Formats: sequence, C-alpha cells, structure tokens
Amino acid sequence: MPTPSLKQQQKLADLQTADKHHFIHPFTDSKGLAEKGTRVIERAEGVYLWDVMGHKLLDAMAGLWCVNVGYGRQSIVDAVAKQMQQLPFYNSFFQCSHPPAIELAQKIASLAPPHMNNVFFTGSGSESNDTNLRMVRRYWDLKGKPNKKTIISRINAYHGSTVAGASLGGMSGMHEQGDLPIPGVVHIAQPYWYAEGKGLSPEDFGLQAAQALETKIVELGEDNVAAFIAEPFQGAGGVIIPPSTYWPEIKRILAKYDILFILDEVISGFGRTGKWFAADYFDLQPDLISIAKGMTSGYVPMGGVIVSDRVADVIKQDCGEFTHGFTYSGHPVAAAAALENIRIIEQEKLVERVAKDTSPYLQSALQQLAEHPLVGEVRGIGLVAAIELVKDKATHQRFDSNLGVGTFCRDACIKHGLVMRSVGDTMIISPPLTINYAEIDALVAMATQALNDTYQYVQDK
Ligand code: PXG
Repeated sequence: MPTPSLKQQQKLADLQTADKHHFIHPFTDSKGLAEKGTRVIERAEGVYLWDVMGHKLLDAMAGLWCVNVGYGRQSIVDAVAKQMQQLPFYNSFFQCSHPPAIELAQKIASLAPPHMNNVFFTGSGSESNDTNLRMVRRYWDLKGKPNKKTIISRINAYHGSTVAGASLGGMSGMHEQGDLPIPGVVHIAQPYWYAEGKGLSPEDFGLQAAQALETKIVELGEDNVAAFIAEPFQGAGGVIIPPSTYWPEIKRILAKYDILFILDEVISGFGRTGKWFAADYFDLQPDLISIAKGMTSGYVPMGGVIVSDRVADVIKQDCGEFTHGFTYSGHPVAAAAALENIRIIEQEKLVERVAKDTSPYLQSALQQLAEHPLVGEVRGIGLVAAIELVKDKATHQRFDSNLGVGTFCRDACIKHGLVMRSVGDTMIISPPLTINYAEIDALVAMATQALNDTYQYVQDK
C-alpha cells in the first residue's frame, strides 16, 4: 500500500471529523464508528475502489450488491447527462408519462419471464416491497377475498428497511427497533442447511423447510393468506442457497393453495445468477418480482415491481385508482441510467459470460478455500458466494461470537486490499459481473491471506 501524504492524512482527518459530527450512517453503531473513524471512498474504476488515502481495494461486494456493470461507465454518465438536459424530472401521475420510463417498462417486460409484462416503478428495493404489500392486498380485495391479507415470509430474510420492508424481512435485530413486524406479516423457518440442518441431508432438510410453508398456510387458513415472499437465495442473511428440494416443494405448495408468490430479486436480478432473473435460474413463476440495485448498477437509485399478467389485469382493469406511488416512480434520469445499464449488459453479454465463463471460474477457485482449516463450507451460484468460518469443520460448530471472527477476517481483507462482507462468521462476496480471471485470482489470493491472518488470530484464543 502507498504511504499517504500529509495532505491526504489531513483530508481524511477533516472528513472524519465532519462525518462524526453531522452524518448518521445506516446500519451503524455511530459511537463505535466515531471512535474508529469512517473509511472514506473517493473514486472507483472497473472492480476497484480508492479511498482518500490512496489505498486501492478490489470491491468484491459491487458497492452493496449493485454495481453489476462495474464502476466508471462513461456511457451511463452521458445518458444521464443527456436526459438531465432534456427532461430532468417529470412525474408519471395524473395521466402523464415520459419516453425513458415507457421504454424501460417495455424493455424489462421483454427480459422478465414471459407471463410478466408490466412494471411499477419505485425508488428502492424497500419501496418495491411496500408496493408488493399494498398490491397483493388490493388484488385480493378486488377478487372479493378481503380477508386474504397475511403475508408469509421467512426468518432471516431481508426485504428492506421501511416499515413494510423491515416487517416482511425476518431480521430480529430490526424487529426489536420500532415495534415490528406490523400486523399481518408472519415468518417461517429459513432453508439454511449448513447452520440448521442438524444431521439431516440437505435434500431432507430442504423439504422440511419448505413444508413449514404448508403448515403455516393450514394454521392461518388459506382464506387469510395473501402471499408468500422470499429471496431466491438470501443475500444479506448470508448467501443462503436453498437445497435442491426446496423450491420444487414450495412450488407444489403454492400451486395447491391460492396464494400469490412475491420473489424478491433486488440482489439476484439483472444477471447475478447467470440468468437475467433468478426466477429463470430456479424455474420459478412468481406473481410479482421486486427489483432495484443491478437495475441501474447503483449509478442512480431506482427500483420496481415486475407484475404478472394475472395481477396486472386486475390492477389495471378493475381497481379504479390504485392509490399508491412515489414522486420519483419512473424518474426519467434513473430510467435513462437503467436503459443504458441494460444495454451494456446485453452488448457485453454479461449474463452469458457469468453463466458460461466467470461463474464456473470463480466458484471453482473459491472451492480451493474449502481446504483451509478455518473454512467449513464454500457455496455459491453465479457470481455470489459464501465462506463459512467455523471452529470445527466436522460438527459445523461456530466460534464464540464475542471473538468477532468474521469481523476480524473482514478487516484483514481490507488490509490486504479486498472488500469482502461478513454476516456473523459467514464471509460473503458478490463482485461486479465484469470481473475477469486475473481479478478473480487476485480476489482469491487476498481472501486466502485474510483467512491465514484470521487463523493466526483464533490460535491465541
Ligand atoms: N430486498 C432485498 C433482497 C435486498 O437485499 C432490499 C430489498 C432493500 O433495498 P433498498 O434499495 O431499499 O436498500 C435489499 C437491500 C447488507 C445490505 O447488509 C443489503 C441490502 C441493503 C443494505 C444492506 O447486505 N439489501
């Protein structure tokens, strides 16, 4: 790492002081951060970030699961600038529309599963899931079944941080703050075989986890259940990929009962699994798909809900006014960014490249880490993966959480020039879809160094 100049050090100190006094960060212990000082990222190019001290970091989290096309895309900058000059804002309420949002809705419909041909635009993934909650309840009202209100979700799911998003999510730490979940949202077990499989084969455990849905539907009564919401693989929960038996069994249950299926593809959408949508990867036919993040590669905020014909027909034909929307629904500048982002993904064949080339390369390179004495399991699909750090490989026993093994490993990664996130003692990555072989090799080499450092750390404990 280059030695920072005095000027750089002063700049960081000034920024850290201002940050400490004026900036409340999301999902952050402000007191702890103020003591430590925030890391200030200043610029980025490709898969790399630079902080104000000039340190270069390989961003294996694509920002926050979103910079699918990588940093520094001049053509997105140009598309956004052009749109800002022509029409920086107009709403899509009151019988109005504008070309970028129309074109984007049509484009997304062409990429989505064939039975999904409409988009409701939002500003984020959280707003998408708020929209889902309101849309499924309105759908059942219009179908003459107003009691179908409850939404079934899963423990340790992440669906956002608004009141509805955090309620639909299954994070206990979030529920504790703000009296959540709101009424009408319930949670069933997650399909986390590595942590909760307890002697069952992955296949048997997957079936058991899926059957919790049927048990809950029967308990609540089919006539009271509006929808089931799930991520195709849990992202923020720790890259939890359900066993192969899980989704087919969920599909059987959803087909048996008349319940809508919301698939939250905020992380998995736009190429992450080597398909445009994970619905195609897992052969799922949802009624609603939440999108955000990779939709614009995070260059500007945007989200949406892709709506199936079944639901769209009712909302568009029978609803009268659907009393829901956001000032920035379909924002023209965000739509222009999304269109250019999608054009890049298509032109560079990034989805195909992930499926056929970089996913196999990354996943097999990561499997080498499974041999490491600290690593209990390496799992992944497409360009997303998790590495479980354990005390005992045979029993999957974890370290004492007070040791902060995952946090230590994350900090060691940074020291070696790599951004890898920790969820407890599960290390996770989700790099830009543009990552190449040499960058994957560098990622795995830095991760190995960080694992070695972490192994040293736990030896003394
Ligand atoms: N659904 C899923 C599946 C997500 O991962 C959201 C909804 C909410 O999106 P917005 O745009 O409202 O943030 C997300 C967001 C983490 C982390 O720690 C993950 C997310 C957000 C913040 C932190 O991994 N995912």
